[in-house]
Amino acid sequence: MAATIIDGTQVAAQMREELKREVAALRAKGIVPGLGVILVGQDPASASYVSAKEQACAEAGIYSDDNRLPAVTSQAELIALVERMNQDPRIHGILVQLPLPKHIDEDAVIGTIRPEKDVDGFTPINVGRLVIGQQCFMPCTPHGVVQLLARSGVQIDGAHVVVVGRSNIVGKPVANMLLQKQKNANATVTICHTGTRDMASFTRQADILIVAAGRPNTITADMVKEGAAVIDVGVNRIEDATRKSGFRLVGDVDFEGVKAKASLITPVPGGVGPMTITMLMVNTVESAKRHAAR
Ligand code: L34
Repeated sequence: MAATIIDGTQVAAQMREELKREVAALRAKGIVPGLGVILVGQDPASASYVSAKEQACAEAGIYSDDNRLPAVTSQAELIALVERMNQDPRIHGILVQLPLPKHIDEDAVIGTIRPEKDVDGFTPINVGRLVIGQQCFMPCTPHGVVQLLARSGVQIDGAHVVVVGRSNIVGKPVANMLLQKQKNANATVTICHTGTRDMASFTRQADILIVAAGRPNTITADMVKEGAAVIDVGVNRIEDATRKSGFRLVGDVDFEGVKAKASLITPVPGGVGPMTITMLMVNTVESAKRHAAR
């Protein structure tokens, strides 16, 4: 089978158009959704993701408060900024781009964000709500993965989903979302990770394979069932002297090999990444609406 390539850029663009109209309607009622953005340090990948998020906000009519702090920022200063945003009525969502520099305790910073403004869904309150199936903010990358599957017509209900990777930002939340007894979920979920023995014996059973391992070529064609839907969450920069930038982006999946076997596959770039950005805006608009309803 030659896979259909899921165009994440296009799905994201369509969702952003829908969102733009929704924001215009909110603005007409005097509600301007606002996102507080914090980036600490100079990591070029993080800086480019944050810039893309701010640009997408501007295009959708969402206010964003840009804060780029030097790598030497102390944990106390960072927490003080989060606390100011917690109190700021213009801000409905707070984004602290990860990873943070090593001298800062990420859990301590995330734990300061008011759950009502936690549009990344990273606070323990939101994680707990997600696990027990309560209303919460769903983390943007997993939320984007589920939207891509649903909007591509992939049947999730009853499917065997195999997740490769157990991070707090992708693997654990996407597994929890897909096992809920609800729409766009109700799957049988297996999680593989670096401690898994004979990973291929699990991935070969997947109707839907979600790969968030953070390593190129983690999944090769021999590890994939004929006709599976493959979602590649990886974004790896690898050296490429033929490029002006000196690098190119690859996912965690051997795209060329797996494409020949899967029914659907997401490319990198242009797959999950643009959806992550879109879902941050969806969550921010949702937060503004919830705030207005209170
Ligand atoms: N707090 N930290 C917080 N929230 C998040 O949701 C993230 N994540 C991850 C890293 N840290 C975070 C992101 O924003 C990963 N991530 C992210 C966002 C966007 C893209 C990739 C990762 C993206 O737009 N990728 C493009 C290519 C971008 C490029 O050219 O460098 C793509 O098409 O895949």
